[in-house]
Amino acid sequence: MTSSWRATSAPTRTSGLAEIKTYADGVAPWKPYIQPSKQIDADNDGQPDDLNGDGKMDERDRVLIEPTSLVKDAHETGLMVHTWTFRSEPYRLASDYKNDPTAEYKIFFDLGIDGLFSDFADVAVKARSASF
Ligand SMILES: [Ca+2]
Ligand SMILES: [Ca+2]
Repeated sequence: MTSSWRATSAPTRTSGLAEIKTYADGVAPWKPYIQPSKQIDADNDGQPDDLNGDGKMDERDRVLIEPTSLVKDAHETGLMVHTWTFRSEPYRLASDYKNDPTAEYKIFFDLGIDGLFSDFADVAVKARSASF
């Protein structure tokens, strides 16, 4: 998977996945290629806003945007999707998750992923049990 996924047109993506399907059973894109987030500049000063006002910029200062079609496209091609890496530290969670790592897992389970890599397996299993 390349960093140009979001900028690539759907037909190109689909043919790329079809090519991958000739030699693989699945793809393992980084999380943002499935559920992107972005910084915002609501005060229009040309700098991303420090949403939580802690003086630092991290994932807590990002907001989720529309998911990509990667999971759907991969499934239509017959490929499984595993994504990575889930972590529980608050500074690694977008503002939408409100410091709750299970909220992130739920978003990805709802998007239809087939598996994931987590550095906090206990949280992952708990989130999976709550989602299915
Ligand atoms: Ca700003
Ligand atoms: Ca901040």
